Amino acid sequence: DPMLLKNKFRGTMLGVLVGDCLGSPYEGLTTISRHRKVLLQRRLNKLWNTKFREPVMVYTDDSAMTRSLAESLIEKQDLDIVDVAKRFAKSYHEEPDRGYGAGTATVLKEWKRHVEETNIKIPAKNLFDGLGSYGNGGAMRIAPVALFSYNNYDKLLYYVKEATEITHAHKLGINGAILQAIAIQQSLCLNASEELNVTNFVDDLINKMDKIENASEFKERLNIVKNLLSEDGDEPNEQRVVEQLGVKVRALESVPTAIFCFLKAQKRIKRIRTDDPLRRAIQYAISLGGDTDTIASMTGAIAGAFYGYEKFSVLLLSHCEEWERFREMADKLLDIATSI
Ligand code: 8NA
Ligand code: MG
Ligand code: MG
Ligand code: MG
Repeated sequence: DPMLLKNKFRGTMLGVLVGDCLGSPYEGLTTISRHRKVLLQRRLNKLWNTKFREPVMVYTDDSAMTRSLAESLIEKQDLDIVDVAKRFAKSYHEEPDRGYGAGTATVLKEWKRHVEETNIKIPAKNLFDGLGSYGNGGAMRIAPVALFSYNNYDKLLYYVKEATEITHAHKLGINGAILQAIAIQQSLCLNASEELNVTNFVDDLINKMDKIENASEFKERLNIVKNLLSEDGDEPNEQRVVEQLGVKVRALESVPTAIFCFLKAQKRIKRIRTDDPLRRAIQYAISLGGDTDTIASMTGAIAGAFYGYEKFSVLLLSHCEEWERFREMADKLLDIATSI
C-alpha cells in the first residue's frame, strides 16, 4: 500500500527529529529523578496537545547529520560518500554548536580543508589512536540510508557500512549503524494494526547480526533485550536497563537500548501516562537518562517506521525545527526508493 509506506517513511524521518528535539535538554544527565520524570510527563502532555506558542525546539547533530545524508541521497539519487562528506562538513562549518561528538568534529574539520575520493576514509581511521570511533554517531544518522535501500537488503548493508565508515571506523560503530538500520527496515515491513511479536522482532535481528562479521557483542546485547522484555512486565526498571544495556554515547551501549525502548513501549509502562505507544517509546527512552537525544532519536526512528507519521500529533511536530523539511525529505526518499 503506497499510502501506508508514505506514512511510514515520514514516521521514520520525523521520529529522528522528534526524539532528538525532545531528548536533547536531558542529554548527559546520569539519572532522571522522579521529580524530573513528572515534569517530563507534563511537558510532553503540553507539547502533544497545545498549539505552537513556545520557541521552537532546536535539533542537534543527530538530525543535522541525518538531514545532510538524506539531502545527498535525494540530490545524487544514490549514495555518494564524497558528496555526503562535503555536506557534513558544510553543515558543521555553518553551525558547529549543534552538539557534535569530539571525534566526529575532528573528521569534519579535516574535511573542511579538503575532501577527495582517495582520502575520504583516512581521518576516521586515525581517530582514537588508530582504533576509529565506536560512538553512536553512525547509527544516529542512518535512517535515510535504511529508507533509501529498504527493499534491497544486500544494498542496505553495503550502503550503511559505506556511509558510516567515513566517520566511524571501529567495528562497533559500524555494526551499531547496521543494527539500527535493520531495525528500521524490519519496522517498515510490519503492519502496526497487528500486535507486534516482540520476541520474533529480536530473534530476526539476532539472526541477521549472526551473518555480520564480528557482531557477537551486539548479539549478546540483543539477548539481554529479550530477557528484559520477558521479565519486566509494566515496571519501568530504568536502573536495570541502564546497568544491563547502557545509555552511553557508544553504539554498543545505545543502539540495543533504543530497540528495547521501542519494544517495551508496545505495552503500558507504569508512571508513563499516555495511550500513544509512539510517545511512550520516546518518553521512556528519555527517562533512562544518559545520551537522551540520540537514544530517543533512534527509538523514534524505529517506532516511527512502525507506527507511521499519523501517530505524531501535528501540534507536537509544529514545535520542532524544520519539521516540514524532514517530512518532505521522507517523501522524496520514498519516490527514489520505489523508482529504482
Ligand atoms: P565520537 O566519534 O566523538 O564518539 C563519541 C565519544 O565516544 C568520543 O568523543 C569518545 O569520548 C568516545 N569514543 C569513541 N570511540 C572511542 C575509542 N575508540 N576509544 C575511546 N573513546 C572513544 O562522536 P559520535 O558522532 O559518535 O557521537 C555521537 C554522540 O555525541 C551523540 O550522543 C551526539 O548527540 C553527541 N553528543 C553527546 C553528548 C552526551 O553527553 N551524551 C554530548 C554532546 C554531544
Ligand atoms: Mg545530539
Ligand atoms: Mg548533542
Ligand atoms: Mg546525543
